[in-house]
Amino acid sequence: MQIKNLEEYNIAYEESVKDPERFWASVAEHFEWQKKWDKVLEWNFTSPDIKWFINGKLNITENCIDRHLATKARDVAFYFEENEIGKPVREITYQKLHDEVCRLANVLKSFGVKKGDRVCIYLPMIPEAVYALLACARIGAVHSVVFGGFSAQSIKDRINDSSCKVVLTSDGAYRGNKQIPMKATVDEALVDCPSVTNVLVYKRINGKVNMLNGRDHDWETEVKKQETVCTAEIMDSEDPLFILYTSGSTGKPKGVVHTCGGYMVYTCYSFLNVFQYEPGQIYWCTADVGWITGHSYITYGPLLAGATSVIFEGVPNYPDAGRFWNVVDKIKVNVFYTAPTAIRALEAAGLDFVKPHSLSSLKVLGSVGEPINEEAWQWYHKNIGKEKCPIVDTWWQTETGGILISPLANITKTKPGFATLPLPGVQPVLVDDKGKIIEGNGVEGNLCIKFPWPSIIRTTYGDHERCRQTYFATYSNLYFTGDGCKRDEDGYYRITGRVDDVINVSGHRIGTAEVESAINECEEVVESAVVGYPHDIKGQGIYAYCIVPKSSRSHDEIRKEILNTVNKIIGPIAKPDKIQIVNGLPKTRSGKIMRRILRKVAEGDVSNLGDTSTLLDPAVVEEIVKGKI
Ligand code: 7RM
Repeated sequence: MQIKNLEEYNIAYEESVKDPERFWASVAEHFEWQKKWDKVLEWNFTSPDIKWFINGKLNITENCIDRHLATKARDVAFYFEENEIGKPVREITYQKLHDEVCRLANVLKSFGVKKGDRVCIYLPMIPEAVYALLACARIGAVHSVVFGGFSAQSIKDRINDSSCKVVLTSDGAYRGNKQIPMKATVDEALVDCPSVTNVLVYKRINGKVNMLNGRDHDWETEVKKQETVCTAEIMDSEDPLFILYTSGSTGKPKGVVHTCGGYMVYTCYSFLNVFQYEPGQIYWCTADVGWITGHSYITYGPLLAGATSVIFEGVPNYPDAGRFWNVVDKIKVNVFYTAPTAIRALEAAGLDFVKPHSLSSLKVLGSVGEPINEEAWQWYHKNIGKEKCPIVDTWWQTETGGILISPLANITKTKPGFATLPLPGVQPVLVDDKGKIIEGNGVEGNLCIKFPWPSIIRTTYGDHERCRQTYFATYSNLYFTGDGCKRDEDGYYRITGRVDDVINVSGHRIGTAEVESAINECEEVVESAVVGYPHDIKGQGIYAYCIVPKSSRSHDEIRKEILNTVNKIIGPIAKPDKIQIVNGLPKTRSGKIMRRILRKVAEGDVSNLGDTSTLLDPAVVEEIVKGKI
């Protein structure tokens, strides 16, 4: 399954394009199936309808855990580094992982959770979060993880969209020097969630929580009652494994659905090849399980490969900006995978936080979540990798399930800012705005993929039409990523960022429409328009233009209210960095907001606003330029 050199990559790539079914069947052979598939692939991108490993039967947790027990029962699956410094690192062996997952799976069963039922997970970055995902998968329940930074309103929307039966949460979370309540937030959400019958609460911070009789249960107490054996539910390849909500350019977040067989095959294959993980190495991905990176490259991919990983509860700057490097030395991490926003923040803190640490265990570095700018790439390469570690700049999405374009560590020649080449089985194309495929090198266009890979999105939960519309209708017979992309003279890919109304703030995807609708909940705001602008640390910042009629309150007060409202409706990650109060928005005669102009103003590039001839009222623009913050 693991490619070892450039020649093997070239051969694998060629085979994967010439005969994809044969190629993926040979990869899938490496897993344990309760029944092999009858046919590898059936697909069309029109409906869309995509099925991999048809009629194959499996349970992904048997492949993540049980399969390794014969040889690895005492090997460490996870090292757990707590938020607080100075604590000994905790070790979770594959045997312990098995026992904890089975116990928790049995608790879910005792709540009446059955195959196909949805379970919401709202937990901090603690081992129990990983147990939670796997416990669901063990019994065929569909997990829907909600990132711990989301608000009660967001939790409620997600729970109701997929009618979750159970919520797994904790009293609260440690985050740097803060303690964040979680159960209280869940309680607020659940006022309006009729589908939820049971809530399991893990005591992490010893915080005071309300426990509703009959509905809420203490995690430890329930788990203790259960056996460490739980027969794995037999799943079809195309049974859903999980739902993960992600933001798009319009409307509320969509529930991206991934299925068991293809997701298993692809996350393991991509993990082993991109990072070139070797047995015995220690791998650390700093993401949160609340994002797809935490699903595919903390939980499933590494466990399928039998790897040893780190789970880190804390944040990069607590107690100081040397924390990551402290942990790398403490646990002797070999493969380190993080986001450009973290790299930029740590770079800004200065080299004094790097110098005390040896970092000599590092062999491979990774980047994910947003384009990595050349300066950050060089800093990472020089000061963290000491110029001896390749950087794998991994491009992928919630919808792709796994990494699609990336160097293979020590195999693909890297180039700063470039995700380089597609993995075997991935067929990228660039298209112009009319959908015409742009051939050749030294070109730029919209990034599409023309052939399915095993972990491609299957549907958006409860609304297949939305899945079709969003990803398969823009260009016929192509999966559209929403990203712009260049292909240089070497055929290397460089992702340039979103071409739609999605902004990427510190690697978090945020829909401008979502933020606008939250802002519009403020009584005094008549209308708003939100755009992204370049931000030194976050990659992009959020700039909100808000129409507020003359009122008795000061602009500062109104700004505060806007921030509070967004925090309450979406969560802290969506709070605007800049709020400009305006009297009007630049609109076309047909009433469309000209975001292009608003983006230019937010960027501070007002010398050339482009074609403004379709503007209804040019005076509005002048006023906005004058009032820019
Ligand atoms: C894994 C993840 C997806 C969006 C995607 C891009 C951007 C992610 C890179 C990147 C440039 C990268 N899933 N993106 N990785 N852009 N280079 N290596 O982030 O669904 O949350 O976001 O993130 O715009 O469309 S995600």
